[in-house]
Amino acid sequence: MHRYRLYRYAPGVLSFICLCLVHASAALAGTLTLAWDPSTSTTVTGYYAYLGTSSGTYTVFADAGNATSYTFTVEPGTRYFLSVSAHGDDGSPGPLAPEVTAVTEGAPVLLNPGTLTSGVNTTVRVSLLASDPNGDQVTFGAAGLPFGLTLDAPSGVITGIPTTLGSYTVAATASDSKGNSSQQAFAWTIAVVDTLAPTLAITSPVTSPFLTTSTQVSVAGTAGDDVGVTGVSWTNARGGSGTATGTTAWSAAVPLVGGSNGLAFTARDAAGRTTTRTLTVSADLAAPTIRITSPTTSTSYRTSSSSLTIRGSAADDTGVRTVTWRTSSGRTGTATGTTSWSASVPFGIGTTTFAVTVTDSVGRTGSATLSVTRR
Ligand SMILES: [Ca+2]
Ligand SMILES: [Ca+2]
Ligand SMILES: [Ca+2]
Repeated sequence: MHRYRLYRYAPGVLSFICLCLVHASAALAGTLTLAWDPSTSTTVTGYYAYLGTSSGTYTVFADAGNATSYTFTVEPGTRYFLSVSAHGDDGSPGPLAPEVTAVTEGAPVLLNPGTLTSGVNTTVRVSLLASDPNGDQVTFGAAGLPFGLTLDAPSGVITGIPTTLGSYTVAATASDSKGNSSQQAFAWTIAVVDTLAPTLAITSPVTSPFLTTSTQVSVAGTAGDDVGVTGVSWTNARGGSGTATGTTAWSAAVPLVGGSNGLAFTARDAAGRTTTRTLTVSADLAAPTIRITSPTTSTSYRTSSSSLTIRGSAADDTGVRTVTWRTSSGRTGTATGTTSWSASVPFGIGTTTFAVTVTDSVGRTGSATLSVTRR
């Protein structure tokens, strides 16, 4: 109960008027009592009381008779402006007494946070917001919070990590220090919320580039996600695509073409996020080839020199590793270069067969020969 006592001088038929405003207490539909000191004028026979929600504009008029107080029915938490006038036998109102104002008692106004959705096992912070029409300190309550969440009553902050999926109906309360309170109910769903992209690892083969002589490669790996891996797929930059078998542990048999195959493996989650890892596979499916281009492209050559520089080219689907030569007279050597190679070879009098051999990265070989006759 709050009481304001204001003394004001009112000219005219009222000499001194005392206005006492008594607030309604906890009731939401409250009352406001206006009281005044009686006029000392012998011509005053009664009083009129006035009430409004803006200064100087009175929307409620009441005949108080010859009483010195009047009780209005008012809304809670509202600012009112009040005055009083006296009248004589003819009922004509005298001048208004100086206006007084007061805010009626009211509960805090609690903002409904609306329907909330939070991720299970994810940190939550939500603030309840309220204001009190009288400026009273507000404390909060909440019943039915999702498991794992707690409310700080003085601040209205709800924090924690929800542990259990489900739909919850929360009854929130804001109370002032005088026992007035208001409630708001809202729905709070704790759901699986996909926030992270999947992870993907290729566990076999472990080397990249990986060399094989097969027309397909078996690739295996793992994948993970905060919610779930929905699939793992692959593409070969040289052509072809497909779906791996399995998700968190997956495998795929990927067809290859000769040479370098750029493979990409992609894990996908339910939210459509993807993560891709690559693997390069060299498929050696063919033997290397080699040609002699100098001093002749023919299979025989005549010379008077004791030494010849023989040149040529070599090729392979994955790569030429070495080019070596030998002669029928027992000389051997390694050529300089690979795909373009040369060798300086001594020759004795007579006919000698020169043979050059290319070896690829998986040990397949190819060869070419030249019959050299020295005069
Ligand atoms: Ca209040
Ligand atoms: Ca995810
Ligand atoms: Ca090869």
